[in-house]
This record gives sequence, C-alpha cells and structure tokens, in this order.
Amino acid sequence: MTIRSALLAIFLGALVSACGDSDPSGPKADALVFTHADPVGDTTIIPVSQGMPRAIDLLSLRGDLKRDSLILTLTFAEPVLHASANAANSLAGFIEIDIDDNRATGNTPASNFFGGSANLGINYVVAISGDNPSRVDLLSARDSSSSPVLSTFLGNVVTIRVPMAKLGRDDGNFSVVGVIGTLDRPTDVFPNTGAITARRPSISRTSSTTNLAHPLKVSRTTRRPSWEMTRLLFQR
Ligand SMILES: [Ca+2]
Ligand SMILES: [Ca+2]
Ligand SMILES: [Ca+2]
Repeated sequence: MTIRSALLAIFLGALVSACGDSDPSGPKADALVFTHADPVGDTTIIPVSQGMPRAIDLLSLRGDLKRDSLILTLTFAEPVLHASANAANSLAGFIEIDIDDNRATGNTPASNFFGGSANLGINYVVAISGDNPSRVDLLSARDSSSSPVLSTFLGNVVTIRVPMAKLGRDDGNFSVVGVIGTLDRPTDVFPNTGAITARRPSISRTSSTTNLAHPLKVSRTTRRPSWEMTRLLFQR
C-alpha cells in the first residue's frame, strides 16, 4: 500500500466512524407530522379598504420532525418579508400549539378571536414578529417565557425551526391553529374551521402523552383583542 492510499484509507475510516458516532443515542426518525392545505383567496377576515396593504394569503403549512426539531414551513401566494422589514408584505401572526391535546391546559386560542374555531388549550405560541430578521419568538403559556427560534424568509416560503427541547421534548403528537396577516391586520386563519392534528406516524395514539411537570395556567378570555394589541402581547 502506498502512503497515499494508506492515508486515504485512514481518512475514509475516520469519516465512516464519524458518521456512525455522530449521535450516540441514535437519530430520531424524521417524519412529516402534519400538512395543511389552506384555500386560495380566503383572506376576508377584515374587509380591505383603500390604502391597506394587500392581504397575505397562506396556501399551506406543514410540520416536519427533523432530528431534534420541529420544522414549520409556511407557503404563501406571494412573497412575504419579516416583520423587521416593516414593509407592506411584512408578515405577522401566530402559530398556536396545543402540545398535550388537552383543552384544559393552556390558553384560549387567540386565533379564535380572528375567525378560528379550534377547541384547544394553547401551551406554546410561535409569534411571527420581532426585530431580528432571522428569528421569531416561541412563547410558553406555562411561565410566560419567550425565546427566539430560527426563521428563514425566502420568497413565498417561510421556514421556522423549533427545537423539540423547547416544546417539552414532546413526542410529536399535538394540535395547531393559527392566524397570519400584515402588520396592520389579520388576513388568514388556518385551518378555517377546527384544528390541525399533528401525529407522529410511528407512535400509537394511546402512547401519545406529554409529561408536563407543572400544571399549565388556564386563561379563558372572551373579549376579542385588537390585532395590534395581540401582536404586542405576543411580542416580548
Ligand atoms: Ca389561504
Ligand atoms: Ca393544552
Ligand atoms: Ca385560511
């Protein structure tokens, strides 16, 4: 064996070893846990008057578990920008997660005040807002804490990466409702009725429990807040 071939063999061996040992606990299986197709042109939450920015129309939302994170992918009818751009097509809104599929834990969905009808108790909210163009905020209803999560805005597609560690290391079974809009008003709720159900394919429904160490506070607000108030509330 020449010196060159010996070095190549050592390199390849190290590469194989590195790949095999990258995650001693074994990588979690990637999985699509939900996909939602939202109708085109269903942006009639608040009538548009002259001078208002064009309504932002969500076409789809999907959730993928990839390694240690939940990847949320939103696709819109037209390009959108991060709220920090303060543009007519800057995106605002909330993706609300009922992590334990339990209405008795968490808050009334804010989405229900803007056209939604989800029977959920919201434990986490992805608040699409903030000053950092590569971040949005994840809020916890349990302790009202907020932490930034990565976001990417690329044309019509927005991708948000939420580490499962920030979702109580959930098993991938949860429910979702949300509402998005421009900075000045809500324009599209999803789903239009009820909630999106996320299910990890390899886990049976009966074992889908989330261990919540502390009771979650329950809030049952009945008065509809303004879009601006709600945005400010979620923008920590
Ligand atoms: Ca839509
Ligand atoms: Ca809940
Ligand atoms: Ca919709």
